Amino acid sequence: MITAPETSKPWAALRTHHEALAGIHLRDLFAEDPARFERYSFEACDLFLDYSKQRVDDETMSLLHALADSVDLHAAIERMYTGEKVNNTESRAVLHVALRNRSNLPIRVDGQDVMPAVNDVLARMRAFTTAVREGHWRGYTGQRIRTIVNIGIGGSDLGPAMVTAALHAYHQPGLQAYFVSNLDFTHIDETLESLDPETTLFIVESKTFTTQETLTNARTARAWLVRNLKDEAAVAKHFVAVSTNRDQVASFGIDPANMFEFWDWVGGRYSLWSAIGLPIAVMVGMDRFEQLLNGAHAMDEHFRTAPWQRNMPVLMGLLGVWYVNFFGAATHAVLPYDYGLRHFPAYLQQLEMESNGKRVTRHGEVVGYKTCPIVWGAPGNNGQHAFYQLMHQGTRLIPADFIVPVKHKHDDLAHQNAVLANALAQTEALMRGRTAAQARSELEAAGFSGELLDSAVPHRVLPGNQPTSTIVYDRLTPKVLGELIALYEHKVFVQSAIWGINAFDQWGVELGKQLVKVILPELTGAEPVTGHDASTNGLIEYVRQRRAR
Ligand code: G6Q
Repeated sequence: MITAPETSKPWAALRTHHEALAGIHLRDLFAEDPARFERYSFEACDLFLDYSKQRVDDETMSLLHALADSVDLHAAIERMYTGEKVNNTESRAVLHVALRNRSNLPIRVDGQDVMPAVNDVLARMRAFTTAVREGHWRGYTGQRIRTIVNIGIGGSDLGPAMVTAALHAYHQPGLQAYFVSNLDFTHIDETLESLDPETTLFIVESKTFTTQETLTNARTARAWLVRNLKDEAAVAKHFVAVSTNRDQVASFGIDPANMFEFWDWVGGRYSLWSAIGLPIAVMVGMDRFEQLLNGAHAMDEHFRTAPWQRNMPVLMGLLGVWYVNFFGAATHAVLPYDYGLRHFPAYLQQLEMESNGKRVTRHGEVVGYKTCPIVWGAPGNNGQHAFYQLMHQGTRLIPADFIVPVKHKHDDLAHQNAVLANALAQTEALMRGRTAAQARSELEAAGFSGELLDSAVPHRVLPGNQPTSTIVYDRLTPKVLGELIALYEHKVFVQSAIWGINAFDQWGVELGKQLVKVILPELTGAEPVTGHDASTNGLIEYVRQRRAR
């Protein structure tokens, strides 16, 4: 019998334990235990995690592990991996693990092994991407493809865009990739501006192939192509689609022979491992795309088999719960010190917040506790010159993940060492802070005295005690990136299991889509608009008048 998390014994024990631990400074935890780093750090796959700067001790960890057991996390993991319909509100299995199941052992949905279909699509992706990269797939006028433009949004954009940027070191020279997602004409217009239609291939990615943003951009791109190449027949050589919806692809005018399939058991934000990864595979080649899958598979195996004490996604998920539900943290920062990962925070915002931004349990009861924190972040050094001030001296607890490569893409040691030093300096400063006594003596050494000294001290105090984890890897290879993404995917799953929510639906985004259908005709109508609240009615009227001016 699984109990609601907040009524379980470990939850109550964690509350009591929090009261005892909340007043203790990380400085003191380090002073008490010289082996703290060894105790609270480990490797999984190619990643190293140091969580010794987290506000935990052995008791915290064993209570958090008990919390995982109280929701039967192990059984929840097995249900996902074995194709049960764990997305209960949409009655779907959730099998991104099948997309990268490099063991090839059968995984069944409704009694049917999905692996042959997964492998078929991978083989088609290989054939197609090789043809593009080697110049066998040519544009309508016989020219080689030099540019790909991915058109998609949400899960059909953020994952492939993030990975394509991260793996820039592996791009084929002479090929360029663009990602168009925004509905504002400016995005597609500015992208097409510099492109040559004869050498451009559009990849239209949409699970449903009904998404307004994607279809609007795809129509604009199609019109641009036909206008320039002066023949409808050119579309067949310049447009391919990735979708689960063959009929809609055909009715848009893309030959289903140029469509790469995926399935309803792949969630949008978990889909970069499917044919949605096609732009990645064009840019880095299918061998490297498969290395990305290998990395994710290695993390999948780790997550499924490692004991809680040494299970990286479980540990990161539990630490998040510790801060959200016991310390009341409202946010979680992700700070990569790797320029390749500059889009990782935005990608994680969708992964985490669309998955766990839920207020009812799987069974529809309103939860009595907080769920997903606000996830945010930016590449480390840029963040330091922007928002770190608030982390050091603001009034909020902000747990953060520092993601740190030992080597960057280029072997320039001056850059590499400076980046590393900054990352390590920040976690130290966030943990230790600066006491009033330290501030005072530093100021005295700088020549301050008397009233000037007294008034300067409080401004120089940093309370510290901000918890951070540091994830270290060697270099951002496709395999390492696969591990890192899968790590966060599973962390999200762990938290959903603790909170008792369904991480795989997103009903919250539907209402806005419905209202668009009402408002769109009203913007150009002549009738007075009265059907909404006064603000929305007023804004529609105001926009109409302003446009008429
Ligand atoms: C992801 C969401 C959402 C989705 C987009 C695009 O999990 O479902 O971000 O990916 O709305 O949807 P389509 O791929 O159907 O165009």
